[in-house]
Amino acid sequence: MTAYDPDNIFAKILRGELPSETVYEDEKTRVIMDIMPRVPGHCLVLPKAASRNILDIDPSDLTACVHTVQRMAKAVKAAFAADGVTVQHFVESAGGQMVFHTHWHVLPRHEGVPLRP
Ligand code: DGP
Repeated sequence: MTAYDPDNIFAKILRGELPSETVYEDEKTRVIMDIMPRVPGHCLVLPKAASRNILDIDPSDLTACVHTVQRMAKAVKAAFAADGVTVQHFVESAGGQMVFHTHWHVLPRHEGVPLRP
């Protein structure tokens, strides 16, 4: 697998070198709003530690991310009065990944409302 690039956009956000709208943070994870939301409330769960995706993330960071994904799924479902939630994780460019710092998309969903492209 390609090496982790410490100058990827999310690494810069986590270091405070680029701005972001942070909506949740704990010891191991941070949640920011997606800059190109596919629905209102579209947020991204990031581990604070460096990894590219689920293939190389440390197991304790993965556990922390899963807990934060669950927390955010409940939060966006309640906050946006959603009918459901979509959780997405893209792995490498062939899998749709564009930013190579591990992240999960959490999107509140309403019946019959498609995601914006
Ligand atoms: P992907 O790697 O395919 O899971 O998509 C990356 C997502 O990150 C995409 O939905 C857009 C979002 N994104 C890209 N650049 C920035 C940024 O600078 N700030 C924030 N908050 N989100 C970004």
